[in-house]
Amino acid sequence: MSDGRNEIATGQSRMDDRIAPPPSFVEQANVTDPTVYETFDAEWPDCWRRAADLLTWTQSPESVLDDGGDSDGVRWFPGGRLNASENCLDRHVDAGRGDQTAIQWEGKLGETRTKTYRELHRDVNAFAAGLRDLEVEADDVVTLFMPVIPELVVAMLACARIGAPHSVVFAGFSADALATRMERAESDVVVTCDGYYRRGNAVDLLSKVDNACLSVSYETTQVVVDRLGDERYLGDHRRYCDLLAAHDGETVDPVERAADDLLFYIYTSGTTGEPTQVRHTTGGYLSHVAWTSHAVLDLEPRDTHWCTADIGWITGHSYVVYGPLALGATTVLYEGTPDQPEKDRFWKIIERNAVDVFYTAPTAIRAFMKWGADHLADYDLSSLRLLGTVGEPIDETAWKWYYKHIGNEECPIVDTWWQTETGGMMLSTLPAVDAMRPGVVGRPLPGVELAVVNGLGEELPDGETGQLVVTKPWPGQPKSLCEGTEWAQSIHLTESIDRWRYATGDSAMRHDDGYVSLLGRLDDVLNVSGKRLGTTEIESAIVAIDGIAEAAVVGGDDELRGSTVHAYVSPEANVAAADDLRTRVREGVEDAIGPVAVPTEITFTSALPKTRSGKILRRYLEAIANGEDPGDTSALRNPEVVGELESLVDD
Ligand code: 6R9
Repeated sequence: MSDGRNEIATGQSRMDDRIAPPPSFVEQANVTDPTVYETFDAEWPDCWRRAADLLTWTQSPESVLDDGGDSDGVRWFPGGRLNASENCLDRHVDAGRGDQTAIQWEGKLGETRTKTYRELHRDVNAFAAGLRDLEVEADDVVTLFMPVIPELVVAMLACARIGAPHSVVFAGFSADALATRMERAESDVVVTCDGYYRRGNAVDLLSKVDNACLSVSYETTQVVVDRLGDERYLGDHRRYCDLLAAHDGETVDPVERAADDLLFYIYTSGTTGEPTQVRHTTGGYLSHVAWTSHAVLDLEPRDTHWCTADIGWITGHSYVVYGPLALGATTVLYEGTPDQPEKDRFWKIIERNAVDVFYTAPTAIRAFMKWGADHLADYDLSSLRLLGTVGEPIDETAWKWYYKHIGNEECPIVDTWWQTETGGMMLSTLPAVDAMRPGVVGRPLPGVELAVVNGLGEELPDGETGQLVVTKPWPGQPKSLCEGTEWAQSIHLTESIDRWRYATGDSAMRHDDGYVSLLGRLDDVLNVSGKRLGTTEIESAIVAIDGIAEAAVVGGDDELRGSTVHAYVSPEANVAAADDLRTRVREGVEDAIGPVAVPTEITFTSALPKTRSGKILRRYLEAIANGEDPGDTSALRNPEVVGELESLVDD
């Protein structure tokens, strides 16, 4: 395999699709040594000690990796003990940086709030004491259901302080989705808020939580933040501000956690109807996100970092909260959307806060492109040093637009590929070491090993497309994969694969320089505006509606959002495919999952295209949704429905 850096030096490669890191960036970067890849390779797994060394351990790990011998399990940093909130707070205050801003919050209505490390530390201690009042103990799971407000970070770190794993549920999810996630984690305490603003209007969150708690089969306690600030009746619930006031000034000693004790639960969409539960560990996860924040996002304490993701998703956990705070940087929390109240909102925030590192999703970049470069012409974005993207493939045009118009051709871009399951970044360029290739993600990070395999699990030569698999353990590996069984089972490809493989579900191709292009999901998972949605989950919500016989959900191509949700719905024989049914489908999906999953297109049909064995052939439906020729329909038991559907979708 050739090496991207040497090619720039020797000019062997086509220069036009490789951009060298700007010298001004390289001069100041955290990781500049080009031999870092080789060193990590030679020292694996001990190389990962560098990641652990970014943290403060109350007891140092005995070793880096216990590979479990003949068993299927692995343990990262065995013997090590630490506390995540101590790493994100106490050590920065103790180092004399208590007055530095930890959180810069930008609210939906244009409000701002700042919390220094000292203030955040104080709130976290008080709330940790409050949680203890509610009898929350180590290993109890606390559910957090809030928009992006500082109290969410306080609650996360307070949970971490007392060793209670948190389970943050995206505030846009429905009562049903919240209840399922609480029950699956046996969580009986939920911290939430009364409501939040959407497009300037107050949206009620508390009644959603009340409904969820009613449908949970055990007693629950709710703690409510007064986000709307109107001191309206908050039910029988405990008030967040009362708990905080009752314990203000108290100190709660951070509970020492073993490296593989759980830090949090998070749910993501998988291929089944049920959301996949992913549990991340304290030592391995925190080392992974701290190291990638250092090496890829190039963060230092003096930096103001803005990752635009909602904290409800993994990107927010890792790169709004844990990575930047572990390194002692300032993290910007943004509650809103890019175009509220005006399309220049992001640029105002960058200018006002002198943001150094900006990390967003291709869906946002495509929207900026559509609005045109003029909408940001009046803003000074010169504080920016590095740009990042995550969540879905970024095409070359959007990449170049980002590079030119946001970065002024002076900021490297890191295109970072990773997943809820990986905890932190896995593929990217190192911004001061590697050349950038617009639209091509980069190489496996030092210490990470990946391969592209065919359906039999055999490694494919460069240039061929197959499934991306991880072939060596990594510190951000979730607990279930560490325990082995699922790790091995996650390869539903073939028995010929050894145990060190995690199948990512993504289609990818490796180039001859080791860079990898990501080509989208292989399974029934859609990526709508960078958010993962399981088609099966949406289908289950639709068929649960009275009068509906069958449903199939596919992704429609969409320039801005990546995919849209296109539902093909077949009503029961005597049910009319009328507008009220369409409304009920929309409402049913909104109730079961949340507004993010509501289909943009609903096509009613008398039947769905099926194979002779009765399998719905989604690829025909996808072709029709996207105005493409569905091709040979001879595999179908009912080829006539394809013609019917084509005419329906054309309408
Ligand atoms: C971090 C996150 C994971 C899925 C992943 C892939 C897609 C993420 C990407 C990317 C192309 C990138 N994805 N980053 N595709 N290029 N740089 O997004 O986690 O919500 O679990 O989604 O997102 O398909 O499998 P998650």
